[in-house]
Amino acid sequence: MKLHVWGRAPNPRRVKIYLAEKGIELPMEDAGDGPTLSADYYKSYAMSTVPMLELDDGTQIGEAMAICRYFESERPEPALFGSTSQERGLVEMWERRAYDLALTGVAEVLRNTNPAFKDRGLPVYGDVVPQVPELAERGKWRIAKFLDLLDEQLASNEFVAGDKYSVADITSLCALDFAKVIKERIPEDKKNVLRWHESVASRPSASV
Ligand SMILES: N[C@@H](CCC(=O)N[C@@H](CS)C(=O)NCC(=O)O)C(=O)O
Repeated sequence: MKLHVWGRAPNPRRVKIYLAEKGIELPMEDAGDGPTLSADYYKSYAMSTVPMLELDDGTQIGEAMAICRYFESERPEPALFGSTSQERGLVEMWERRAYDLALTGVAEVLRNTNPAFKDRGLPVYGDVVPQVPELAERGKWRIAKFLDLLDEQLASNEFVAGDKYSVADITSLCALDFAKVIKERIPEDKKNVLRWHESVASRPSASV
């Protein structure tokens, strides 16, 4: 079994932090080749993105949260997807918001404005996907919306989905750290987000 990753890219980082929190060690292979993934990797995996978990029988499991769920089922403790029905629902909801609003928002700005992503507006291989610079504003709106929601949530909760650390914290952290590439920082008035960020960024798992 091995995990295909790519430098400090945010989606593989979601899995790396998850594995560190679980204490799971795994062989990892960097699929990068300069500014893109390698041609061999693109050919070997139809979805052409990382992370991807390759099982010993060749089965490929892509999508960061699908990979984390694989390990959650193999090793349930510590529970990072919640333990009760209510916790599971809230973790799923906040993780999805962090992905759809914050991480997708940053990607929307980066991929549609940075010359390095010319004709790669989406991470697909072989097709030309032109940049749409107008999408940058929508991406920024997504990030701002998430920060508003998150700051309110963290006013009365230690962690993103409640009183326990979960994958919702992992995706939120990866997304907000990744925002540095578009020169977005957590605004000073988002005091609860800043307090939370300091706490989760200082966990040993966040150093990956
Ligand atoms: N929905 C996927 C997103 C994966 C994704 O977009 N990964 C990026 C790296 S963070 C990628 O593979 N990019 C390849 C490229 O830009 O060619 C997940 O949750 O894992």
